[in-house]
Amino acid sequence: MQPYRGIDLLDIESQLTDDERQVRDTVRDFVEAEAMPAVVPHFREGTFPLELVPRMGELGLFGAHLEGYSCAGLGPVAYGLVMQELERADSGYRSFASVQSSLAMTAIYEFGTEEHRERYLPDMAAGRVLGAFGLTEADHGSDPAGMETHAVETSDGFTLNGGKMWITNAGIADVVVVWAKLGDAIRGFLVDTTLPGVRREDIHNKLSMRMSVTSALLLEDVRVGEDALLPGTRGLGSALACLNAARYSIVWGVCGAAADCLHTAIEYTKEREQFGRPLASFQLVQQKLADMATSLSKAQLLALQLGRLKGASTLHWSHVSMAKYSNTLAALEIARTSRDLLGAAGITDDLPPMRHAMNLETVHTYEGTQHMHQLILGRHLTGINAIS
Ligand code: TGC
Repeated sequence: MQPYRGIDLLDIESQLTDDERQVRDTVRDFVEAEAMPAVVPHFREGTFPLELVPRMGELGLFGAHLEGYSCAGLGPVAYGLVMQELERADSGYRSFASVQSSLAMTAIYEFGTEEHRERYLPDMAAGRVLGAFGLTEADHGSDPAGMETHAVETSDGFTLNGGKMWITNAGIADVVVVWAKLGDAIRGFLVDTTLPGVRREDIHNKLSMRMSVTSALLLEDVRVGEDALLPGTRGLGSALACLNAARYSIVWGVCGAAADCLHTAIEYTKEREQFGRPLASFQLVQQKLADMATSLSKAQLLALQLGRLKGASTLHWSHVSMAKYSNTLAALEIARTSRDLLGAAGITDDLPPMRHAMNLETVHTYEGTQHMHQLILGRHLTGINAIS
């Protein structure tokens, strides 16, 4: 197979700044040389390559969108390009970096005190402290406002009880941003995972995102100090603001998974011969490749436009909803078509499309399902709430 040099039919490259290109190329080199070789063994084992975390920290991949506190301070497009390159290797890398950065670090940066920021962010940027984000519960996925996890104020802090589910990195995290009801208000709390009463149960039977640690987080009379409360959190909107940042990472990331699938399909069908000629010479194959490339180009343009809107501070969450569900769906269709074009060779992990397709089934569901994002957009278009 020919080495990957990027798939960019519409010359989106020309819209990038030199700095953005340089960031993209640095991460691409890391992905090719270090991240990709680790994927299949870890995917098979169901583990995350923790040995790469210090290197990812050294490259500035955690909290890369934040200013100060040893973070790289990248603009939104450069940050998106990082996510695109990481997910080209596996959605597990993007998910790891995005949960650390867009969810945990963003919550601390936006809603914590100066002391919180100084205490956590430099270590999280370096990958010395790992974070997770506990919002979803077993009975409250699309409707997080129904959460049952609650905090009760005590003389010296708070006591937390409840359970979170499907939490990326919770099993390996040092600190989790736990969203809980304090009275009627949803607030964010920083919970050290070594505290008495904190229990984590990793979910082992996943067919998707196998290179990502996903866990239940159980809290039984967990006592935290007053300083565990993120004082800037004010209701569900605070958690959703972090989710916007993570969904933005997905918008870019899935383009990477899709690009890897398209690249694989082009290379494979050029080499593989049936009926005495390369598969790529058949019209039905070329039609599929053309559709995949068109769909990927549209997804990349959408991601870039979101990045520019974010840079101009005019990005609305309805834009993110549109791009999260449509880019994920586009990537999923590209991955499935690529798998189809590979025939029997596409069903093992020797080639990546089926692994990407399995991962993208999760990406399509988490951080807001397609239906939730369509309803968020529908509400924005009509002013009528069809959600509840
Ligand atoms: P609603 O009344 O619409 O909104 C509540 C408050 O939030 C504000 N808001 C937002 N703010 C920022 N960004 C957004 N995207 C926002 N959407 C709404 C809104 O203005 C309001 O503010 P205020 O001041 O008036 O109180 O709330 P709702 O309960 O009716 O519905 C909200 C809905 C359905 C859109 C939201 O709940 C939603 O997005 N649901 C999907 C939830 C989701 O994405 N779940 C997955 C969680 S992440 C995950 O999968 C595991 S954690 C990550 C990991 O570990 O991998």
